Amino acid sequence: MTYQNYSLKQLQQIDAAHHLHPFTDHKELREAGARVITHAKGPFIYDSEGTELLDGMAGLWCVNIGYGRDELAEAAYAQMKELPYYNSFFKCSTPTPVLLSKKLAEIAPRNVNQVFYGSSGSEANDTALRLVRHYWVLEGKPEKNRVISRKMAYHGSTIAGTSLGGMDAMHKQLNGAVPNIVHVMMPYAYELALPGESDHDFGLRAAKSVEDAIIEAGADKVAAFIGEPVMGAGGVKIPPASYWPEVQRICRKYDVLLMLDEVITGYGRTGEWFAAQTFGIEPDTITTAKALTSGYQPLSALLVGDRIASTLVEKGGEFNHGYTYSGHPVACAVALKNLEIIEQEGLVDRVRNNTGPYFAKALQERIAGHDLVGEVRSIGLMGAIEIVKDKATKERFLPSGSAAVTVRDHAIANGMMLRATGDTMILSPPLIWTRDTIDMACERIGKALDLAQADLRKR
Ligand code: PXG
Repeated sequence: MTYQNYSLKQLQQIDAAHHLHPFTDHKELREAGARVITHAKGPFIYDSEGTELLDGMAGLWCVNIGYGRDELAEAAYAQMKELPYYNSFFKCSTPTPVLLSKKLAEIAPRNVNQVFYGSSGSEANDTALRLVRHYWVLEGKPEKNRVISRKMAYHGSTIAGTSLGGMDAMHKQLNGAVPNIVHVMMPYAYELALPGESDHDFGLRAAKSVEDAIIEAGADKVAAFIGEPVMGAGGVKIPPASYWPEVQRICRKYDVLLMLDEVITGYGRTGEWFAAQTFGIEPDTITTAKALTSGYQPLSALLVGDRIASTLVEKGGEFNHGYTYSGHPVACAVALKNLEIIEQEGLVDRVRNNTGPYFAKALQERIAGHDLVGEVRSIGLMGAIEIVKDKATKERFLPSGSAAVTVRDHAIANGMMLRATGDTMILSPPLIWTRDTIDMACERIGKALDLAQADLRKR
């Protein structure tokens, strides 16, 4: 590639002239000019001016094995030379999705043994929605078609993904959501627990909102409940331990399918292959994407539980659904190599037993005490820092979200790529982070908090 022949200014001008970015105010971006990331290695990314940044977000929650892994490039190259593409329609298959499906069935919860592929998490959730509704039609209950989701959920950006999600700003631009999807409260104790309410009781109360919604609609009208085991884009909202087992119990009581969206939590993030295992539940569908290939190729896998799969196979006839790139041979070759590396390097165990607990302790000991910090929380290598004006009252800075942006800007200026969502700073680093990398991150975040505090005091 010859981008080196272009100056940053030129790239920014061309970007502004022709490139529409996701979730972006284009006028604002075009005035500022995009930061152009040109290369990356291990836990670091580099921009066109050579600035090195420690990547606290693993790209966008996906680069779990870190950057610059030759093995993945080689797997893609070999597969492209042998068979760059063939489809999985019309009674055909190619070897890599076959072998990947076997591997996924091995690592998934024991009731989950089948896989449907797409290229993104949004597509996989579209498939999941179609599949659960189709399931109930095949079972002779077509009116059992409602889906319960949660406020602030993120399930992607297609029409189905946006409808399933609970982001108000996205719904406002939808102009007609997929019908029969309702949203209940999220399990976010920091803001929603009542005074004196224990985490345990709050978890049960949040789960009860699912039961209330089922009763209100009538169980014979409800197809499924969908949720991210830990809400990601909504601000790393980690439910109390009581929440998921209770949601599962309620779903079983009313014969409502349980759909987990593990696009962020899948493939080691929480210290197990899937957060379903972390929380001890057996969902009927698990949406995965992102870290399935560590982001090196676009690929999603909807993992389908035995209950739905056997009805689909035995009673289904043709399921009129699929994508050109379902089971893409190159993406699946890269996923196979990626999972092999995660396994060989013991990254899931490392998160569970070593870096995950160290990360939690580091956030508690080095970040939680800062004046700007209302709470830190983490699970595995996924963490959040709440930015507040007043620790005791949890009062936020105004305008909403602005203080977190100040922290983020200082973090980036100090070599740390960190995300701000609302008033929350988010961390979801590559699983190759070591204790030393965690120390480096805490040092840079601490400095960003100090600098932000000085700025915010002036306001
Ligand atoms: N489900 C979940 C839980 C996600 O986090 C998707 C579905 C959709 O995946 P695709 O591949 O269609 O993007 C996601 C994606 C953010 C951010 O700002 C998060 C995502 C995507 C873009 C931005 O944190 N998650």
